[in-house]
Amino acid sequence: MLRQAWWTVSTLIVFGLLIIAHAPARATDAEIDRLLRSPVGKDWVTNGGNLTNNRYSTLKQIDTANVGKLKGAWMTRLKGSGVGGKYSLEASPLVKDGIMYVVTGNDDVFALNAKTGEIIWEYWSGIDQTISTVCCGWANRGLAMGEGQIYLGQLDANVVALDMKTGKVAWKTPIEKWQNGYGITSAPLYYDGMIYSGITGGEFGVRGRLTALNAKTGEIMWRWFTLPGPGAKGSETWPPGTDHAMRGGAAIWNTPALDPELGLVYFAVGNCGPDYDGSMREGDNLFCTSIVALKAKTGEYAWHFQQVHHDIWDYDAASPVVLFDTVINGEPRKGIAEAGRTGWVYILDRINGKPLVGIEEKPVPQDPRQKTAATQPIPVGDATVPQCAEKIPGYDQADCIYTPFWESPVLIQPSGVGGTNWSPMPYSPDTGYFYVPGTVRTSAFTRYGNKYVNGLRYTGGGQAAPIGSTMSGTFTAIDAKTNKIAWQHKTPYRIGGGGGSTVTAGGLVLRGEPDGNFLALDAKTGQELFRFQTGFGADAPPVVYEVDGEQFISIATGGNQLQGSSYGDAVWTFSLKGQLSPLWPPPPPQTVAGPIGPIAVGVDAIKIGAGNTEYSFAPARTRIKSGTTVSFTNVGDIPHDASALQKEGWSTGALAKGETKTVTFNKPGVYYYICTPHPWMYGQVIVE
Ligand SMILES: [Cu+2]
Repeated sequence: MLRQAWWTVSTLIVFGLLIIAHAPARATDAEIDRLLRSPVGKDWVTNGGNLTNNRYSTLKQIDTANVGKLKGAWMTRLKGSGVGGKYSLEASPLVKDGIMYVVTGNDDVFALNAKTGEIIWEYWSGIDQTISTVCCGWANRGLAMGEGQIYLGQLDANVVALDMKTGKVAWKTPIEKWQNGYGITSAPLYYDGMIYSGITGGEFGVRGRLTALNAKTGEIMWRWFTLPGPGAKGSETWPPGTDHAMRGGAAIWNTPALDPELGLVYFAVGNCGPDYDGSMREGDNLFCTSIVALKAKTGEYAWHFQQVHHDIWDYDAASPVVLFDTVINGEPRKGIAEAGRTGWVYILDRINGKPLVGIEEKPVPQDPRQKTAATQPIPVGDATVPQCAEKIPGYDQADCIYTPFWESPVLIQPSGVGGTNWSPMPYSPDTGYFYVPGTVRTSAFTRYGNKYVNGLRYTGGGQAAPIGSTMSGTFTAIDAKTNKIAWQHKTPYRIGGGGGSTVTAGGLVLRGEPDGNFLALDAKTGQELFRFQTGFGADAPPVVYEVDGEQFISIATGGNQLQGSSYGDAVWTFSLKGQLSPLWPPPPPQTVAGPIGPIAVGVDAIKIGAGNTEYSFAPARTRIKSGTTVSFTNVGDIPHDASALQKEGWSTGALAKGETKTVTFNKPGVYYYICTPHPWMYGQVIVE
């Protein structure tokens, strides 16, 4: 006994010394740390404003009385970076001491004079343009800063530090290889000499993780895997004796928050993989679709709350977690909240992860083939989007949230893109409201068997919006004390995967729309006070800052692949002294579902079921000259066809695996087509 104890102590000492000897000195940035801990004022130094992610600015020069006089102070184009149908511009610009830093969907970073918009330096990422493991648009959700450096995560799964003065690379740390399905889209968080970066790849059979790096050197300090290894906490929620957890996804799509007093770092974890096939992963599947708290210094587990057990609907927790302080039943409480794709806001005590307002485990519909969880946690209060789908001709079943599905399609709302997708949700201590962007869309969910192939999609099913179905959005103020709707706007476009907003002490909620409009609303009542057409999809979350005593509001407008909004490379900045007038409106996004994505020009060979995505046409959209013969080849595993949406039109007839048929398009026009047995697969041929 004594001998054993002696051995343990000396072993610890030896290991301790070894760790100290190898750990490089960790610096800190006292000024940035102080700003990160304080309410947001003159500078906006991290993606969510400060460590809380609450996107609340204390600036109030621009307020509900004068916001109507706002005009463009400057608009800068970012030299064509990230312009095109594959990109999304989702970043919040950072501002410090009159200099703005902004990153585009190509991971290129620009430093601008925050007062004039003049470009000071540029960092061109040079990321491989053949990266094939990007899930849902080439995007970067923002930057971090500290110790004279700007930090970003890249789609090629590197975390990079740039010199703030020059934009030169200070260090670059590979977290993983993109060829294995990994990437980074989240904004990193800097605090106390450390960088926290989550990894993506939830659709590619990856093993999600949060990585902490030494901000000075880029050295990896620790990793916390969102999927437990054999015997680790949470491994009991996966089938014993299998390695499904090792490719179970659980990616991190957004910025962590951090409570320095509690010493905890918090983040939201995304869906399980394969997304729509739960048949082989019986159990709750931790830590998919969860909020997780770790000890910020060591990465040690503190608590978790799972929002969706055994997720088969792609109900990611993708929006950043928000820390807030409140008073409930006369008691001060430390809260944390996250807006889910389910349409609910999950409100917890951030000390222990227990529900703060109330969340009840309730029985849900079952399908033993999908190994569905018996109950799901249902928050008390209101959902921000409808949670039942309406019937659509051609589909047998339309149902509500948590309805299971198998091989025949089931229409469900919310869709697997929300509710709230990656867009942030601000919180105002003045109103006590969360501001929640929502997407209203129906998905036809289907499961099919999917084999795991390294670096290829591994989703086990699909969830397409049925062609011709309507799509819109909501913008909702949710009372943090009750989780009930204070006010709600129906929006013409989906905004759960774009937009995002910011709230100010001037009583304003600021937000963009995918049709290019930038809006200011009364934070208390929701009344619209200002509207300005930026000319590009206004889908990034705005920021608020001050230079030389003048308040500015800035938003990156470059469109969004998920929203189908008009792309660009602009940063718009507004002030009361501004002189710039609105631009012409860009083409508005779709409000009726149909083929999306870039239009391939002159492509006359279309593959069905390519890239391990059984139910797909690739390219889904092509533009050809009149008289072109187009070939359709089934490279998937099961029979498909390509048939005109209109019944009297053309069809390839059933194509067996490997079979090709051709169709000649002689008349100019826009032709939509579907696969007859799988009507959620669709494509478009534009004939000139
Ligand atoms: Cu098909």
